[in-house]
Amino acid sequence: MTKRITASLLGLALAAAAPVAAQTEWTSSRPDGHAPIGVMGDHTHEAGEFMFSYRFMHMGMEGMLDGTAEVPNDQVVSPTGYDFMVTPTEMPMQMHMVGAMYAPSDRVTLMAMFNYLSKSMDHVTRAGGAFTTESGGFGDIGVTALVGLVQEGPNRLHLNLGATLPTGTVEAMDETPASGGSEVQLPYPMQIGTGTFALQPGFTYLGMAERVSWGAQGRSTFQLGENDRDWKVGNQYMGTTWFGFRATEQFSLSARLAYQRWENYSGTDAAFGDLMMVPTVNADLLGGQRLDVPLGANFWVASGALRGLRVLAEYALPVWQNLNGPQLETTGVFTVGVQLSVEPG
Ligand SMILES: [Cu+2]
Repeated sequence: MTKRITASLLGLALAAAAPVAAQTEWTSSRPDGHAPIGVMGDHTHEAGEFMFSYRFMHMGMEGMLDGTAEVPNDQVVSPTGYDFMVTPTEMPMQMHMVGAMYAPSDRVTLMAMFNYLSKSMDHVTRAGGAFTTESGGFGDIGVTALVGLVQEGPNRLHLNLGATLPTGTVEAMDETPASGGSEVQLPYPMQIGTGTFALQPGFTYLGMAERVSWGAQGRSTFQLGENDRDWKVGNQYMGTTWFGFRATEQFSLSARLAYQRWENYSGTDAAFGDLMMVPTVNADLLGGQRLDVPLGANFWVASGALRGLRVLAEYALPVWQNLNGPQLETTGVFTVGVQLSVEPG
């Protein structure tokens, strides 16, 4: 019995030591060969390779925060509180994303991302009424060139040279109890696009050992100019680092830390006359910071006709938020996706 336990412990110790064994060359041909599905533009391809991907994302937002403190809904609409007429209470958002990647050379991979968004926002009014507004449509298209800087052994470093095109609408409309049966311009968070071109510079580092892999990415988004409605979405800054554990040839688990900061909008949409109507029409109540812990699972088909197919899922749990509030708090982000790489001829 003691012998058996000793043997098991020895086995565990060996398994734990295995991660430090050397992987001499970085490869995508592992379940953890791509970053967790919540990371964009994490990997490059070899010359001539295509990749197609589909992602579905659900983001939950519920309850109001001011700074790091929770604010009850009645406090937002109370004349002795924040004194708004209406407050949002909940906002689920869904996004479908289709992506294509192509590598004209080993050094450069090109990427295009298309998305379709569905948003819904529940509200309560000072008088105690409740209503919901909805919006949806194709969002801003993203185009990125990933440029390899370092490809040495198990380490990779590339630049993310991204841009977004203002293809999504900034004139999403719906009825509200105050709109008298006609549709009116929806508040900033319910819009589908930004209305401006944006630059998305960033970098990505990848490393790999026999059983584990890791990476880090930093990316920013800078909107250029003002849109046709005289406002601009705030700049965004994101940093993430992750760790992958290859449990079997085809299956891996991941854990990630993701920090993001997004600034207030600038300018004002002329449709929003009274900024005390609802917090979501106030451009100064849209910025914030958040730290998430996303946990993921990744499946990669190692052989057969579907070799190279990946199925990935990740759930991001927010552990800290500090919002220019009152503003809706994020409760979680779930992402699931499939990726199919096609090697040349
Ligand atoms: Cu790819």
